[in-house]
Formats: sequence, structure tokens, C-alpha cells
Amino acid sequence: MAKSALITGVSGQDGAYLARLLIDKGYRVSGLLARRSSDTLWRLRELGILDAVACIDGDLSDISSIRRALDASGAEEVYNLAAQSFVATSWQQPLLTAQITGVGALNVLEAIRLTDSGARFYQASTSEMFGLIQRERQDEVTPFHPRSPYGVAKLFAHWSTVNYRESFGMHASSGILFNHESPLRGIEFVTRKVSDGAARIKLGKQKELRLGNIDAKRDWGFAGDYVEAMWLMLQQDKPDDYVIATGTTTTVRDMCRIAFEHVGLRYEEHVVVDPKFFRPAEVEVLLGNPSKAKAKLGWQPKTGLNELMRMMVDADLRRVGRE
Ligand code: G4F
Repeated sequence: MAKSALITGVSGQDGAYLARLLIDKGYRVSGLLARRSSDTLWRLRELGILDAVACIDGDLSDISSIRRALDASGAEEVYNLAAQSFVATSWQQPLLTAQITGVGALNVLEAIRLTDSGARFYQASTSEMFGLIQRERQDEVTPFHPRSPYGVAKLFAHWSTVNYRESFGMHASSGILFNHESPLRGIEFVTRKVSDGAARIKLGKQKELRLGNIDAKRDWGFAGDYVEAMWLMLQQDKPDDYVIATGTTTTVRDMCRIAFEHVGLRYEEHVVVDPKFFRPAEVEVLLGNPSKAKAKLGWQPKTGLNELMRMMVDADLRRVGRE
């Protein structure tokens, strides 16, 4: 019989790629959908899987809706990807971020425990938990020091996952994912803002691109590669935590250079640094060490930043061209 999975945050970038991966593997896929915005389903549509995902109305802040979704889906694997995931917004909405990104994960864990379904659980943890980094390369034993309400909320969710594993023997794993991007990335995140900006400037629809701290460094990978690691974690005999990263870090500035050069432009002539986009506390540099994932899951990234940015710029050239 086909396996069944429930994805919270199915309409987001990772939710859409994970849904496609699981559908390709023969799973029945259900998605918990918080209907807050008008078109939440464009990513599933773009991947051509909208009709293959059973969408269930629900919200991480409402444990009764999660329990109903677990019953309706019969999920054997639950992937908790839903969150208020934009770091900058977490200073404007710290309590909402704590409720959805932090306590929301605990609601899912508790719903699984109360329904006694034995479902395996994946938590979308994040490199933002390392924040003010304590080691040059961050791995599973690097101490955490979050720098935003988002990072703090994710840390609560991460430790809740570890705690439910240790307290109740739940098969609960946490993927500490470094930044992962794609043409399905939301426009508020810097890579997509840059790929969209480069495309618009190239097509004469925009003159400049205003960014914040372009000296920040990130370990950027392709979301399509990273969802494979999520699935692999839930196929292991024992639950555990894994860093998922490329092991390479690049400045926002150099990421801009790659994107603009792809369309024959010099980023220096178009990018304007605007203090409006600076954050109250910045994570200056992130660099992951994915050795454990490679050794235990057999996972490694396939897509480098050059290829990723070219893919994103090409997708935005097509989108902007259609407007
Ligand atoms: O693309 P970003 O907004 O991603 P950020 O803050 O690193 O968070 C992303 O990755 C995390 C994993 O580490 C996830 F947990 C999280 O949910 C999200 O997916 O910003 C990247 C960097 C930051 O240093 C930011 O200050 O780019 C810098 N930046 C410079 N100018 C900008 C801009 N970021 C945005 N969004 N917009 C700018 O104009």
C-alpha cells in the first residue's frame, strides 16, 4: 500500500518540492494549509502537482485542526515545514513568530503523541539557530546563539523535537538546514530579490536594486536537493539531527555578481545599499559542515551557487517577460 505523508507548509518553497519528491516516490501526500493569503497554491501549480496533493485546512496554532489532519491523512510521516520564516519580519511580529514557528511545532509533536499514531516526525530546523557563530564551520554539536525572534522560536521547536524523542521515544528528527533557494523562493528573500531585480533591470523594467547588508555571508544550496535529505532522515532506523549545507559560504555581494553577470550586467552599477534593509541584529556569516549527513544519510548537495543563481535568473527573465 502507498505510504502516506502530511506536510505542514505545503504551499511554501520546501513544501512544494517535498510534495513533488514524495509523489514521485508513490506517496499519498496531504498538506495542511493555512488560508491566509489569496493565492497560496502557485508553487504546487508551477510544479504541476496541485491536483495530486490533498489540501486540508488547518493551522499550527490550532491543535484540533492538526489532529483532524492527522486522522484524515492517515500520515505515517509528518514533515513540519510551516513557519513564519522571514527573519526580518520576526522583529515586527515576534509573538506571532513564537506562536507559529516555535509553539506550532510543539503542537504538531503533541498532536502526534495524543493521537498515538506512531507517525515519524521531521522538524525544519535552521542554521539561524547558530546566529552569532561559536565555530567557524557549524555542525550538529556547535553551540547555538540565535540573533532574531525567528531564531529563538526555531530553537524552541528544535529542542522540543529532541525532547519528544528523548521523553517519548518518538521517531522525531531535526534537519538543521542552511539557506536553500530556488525559482520558487519568496520574493522577500535576498537571492530571489536579486534574481528578480537582475531580470527586471535587464528587461528595462527597473533601474536599481536596493539591498541591505551585502557583506553578510551565507551557505546557499538548492531547495530541490535539500528536500531529499528531509525524506532520508525519516527513512533511518533511528531518529537524529543533521546539518544540511553545501560547505561553501559566499557574500551577498558575490551572489549579486553571479546573478548580474549572467545577464551581462555589472552589479556595481545597479545595486544600492539602503540602511532600511539592515536588521537590528545580523547573522554575519554561516558555513555548514554536512559531513554527518554525507556519512549517515549518503546525502550531498548536487547544485552549486553559480548554477542555482543562473536557474533563478532564467526563471525570473521568463516571468518578467510574460508580465
Ligand atoms: O535571504 P535572507 O532574508 O535569508 P536569512 O535571513 O539568512 O534566512 C533564511 O535562511 C535561514 C537559514 O539560515 C532560514 F531559516 C530562514 O527561514 C530563511 O530562509 O537574508 C540573507 C542575508 C541576510 O544576512 C540579510 O541581512 O542577506 C542579507 N540581505 C542584504 N540585503 C538581505 C537584503 N536580505 C533580504 N531579505 N533583503 C535584502 O534586501
